[in-house]
Amino acid sequence: EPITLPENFFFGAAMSGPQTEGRWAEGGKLENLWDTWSIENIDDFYNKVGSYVGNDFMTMYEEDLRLLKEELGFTTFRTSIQWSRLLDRDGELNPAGVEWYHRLFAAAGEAGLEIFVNLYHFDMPTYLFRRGGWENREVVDAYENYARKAFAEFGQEVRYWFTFNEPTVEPEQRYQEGVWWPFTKNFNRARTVQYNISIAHAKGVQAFREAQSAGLVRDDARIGLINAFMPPYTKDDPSDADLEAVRMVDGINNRWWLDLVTKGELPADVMETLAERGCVLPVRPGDDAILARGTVDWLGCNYYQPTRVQAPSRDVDDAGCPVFADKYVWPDAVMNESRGWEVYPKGIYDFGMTAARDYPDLEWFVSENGMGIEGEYKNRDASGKVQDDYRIDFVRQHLTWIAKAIEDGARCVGYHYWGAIDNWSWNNAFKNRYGFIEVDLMENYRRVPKLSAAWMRQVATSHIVS
Ligand code: BGP
Repeated sequence: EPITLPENFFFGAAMSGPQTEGRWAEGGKLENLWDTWSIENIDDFYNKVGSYVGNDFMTMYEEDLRLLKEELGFTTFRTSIQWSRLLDRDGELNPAGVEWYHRLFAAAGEAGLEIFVNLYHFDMPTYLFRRGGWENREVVDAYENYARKAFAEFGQEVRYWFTFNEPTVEPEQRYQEGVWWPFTKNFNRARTVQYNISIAHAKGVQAFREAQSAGLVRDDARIGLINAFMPPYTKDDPSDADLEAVRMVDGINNRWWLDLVTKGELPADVMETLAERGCVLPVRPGDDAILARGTVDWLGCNYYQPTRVQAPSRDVDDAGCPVFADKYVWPDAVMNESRGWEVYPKGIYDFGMTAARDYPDLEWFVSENGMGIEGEYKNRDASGKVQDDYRIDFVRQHLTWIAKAIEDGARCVGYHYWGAIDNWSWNNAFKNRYGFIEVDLMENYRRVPKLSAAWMRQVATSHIVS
């Protein structure tokens, strides 16, 4: 029997403003963290590596929208508004930014694509970061102002809105793991950031509801959140301490957001344990009432890899913060060596089953999934097409598990592939390519479909996973 996905299941592409748009300083755009970091740290910033050019989407967008629709058979796509492009330093609308997003959203409609718009994709305006970023509650107010302005300006054009992309990843990368600027390693500060983003999310949802009641946002519009839900696993035959590690990692990465968006609260057991271990969150009187407004209409689940955790080897780290778990590599893991991420397609099924059991009313979709590969240009055939059969295999396996999850009761309604057209990425620039469509940096960012493009199109238009 062929594996099929429901008729109303949608296929699309996910991308972000800072990774694609380029033209970082044009039209009154402010610097965001990536622009500033690139200027200060990448020598060949002007040589096509930074968010300076992205993948040149602001030049190529009409062609890109056509490629998504015609070459890949998609009907939807997500991008993000860059806060630093839409608003000026006083938090007022920047006319050139307003004009661009109106133009983009109209072009999406003309291309036959339903656009999903996310408000924040790791791209804080630098001047706000210099005021303390998400550690400063005034930045939460600035976000609320941004959200209100975006809903009022584009509320008639856009149906699907999201407050944040991966609200655990930013604190983790910037403040906990020290991977992104400012390269801080402090678990407690990361949780402060995560908490304040939760407040910002809830205020964003409230702003959306109010704009909808006031008729500024269309009646059929929906608001959601997108998170990287990494199902946690531990060893076979785990100790109590291993299970405790799972509880806290799951609590911080997954349940934190699932509880917030379905119940309007943060998981009590996680909050208690954090407090017991000296991780103090910047809670203010009245916050519970704010968080209570954070429930959404549906949810995006970004899925790349599982988390494998075990009991930590120490209780406290060098910064004096609590340690709840150690990561480990599963002996049977299949790795994507380019990215260093485990490929475990069944993880999406497990997420779906957990969601169906613990959050049965929640509708969700796979909002990112994809495979970034280094040096793909070496796999070009005589016609110049990248032969990425591994990507076909990757997507096929994930779609197969998604189909099974739906069969077993998961309320999963769609699939967005990350980086369907190669784009710039954070610390890795253009090293790992995700696309079904290649972006040739040597040839003016020319778009060239890879082998996988035709396969994807076939699946997206037939709903048969072959
Ligand atoms: C997600 C982000 C994306 C994207 C993707 C791939 O976490 O939402 O912005 O970058 O991961 O990761 P990377 O680009 O680091 O390979």
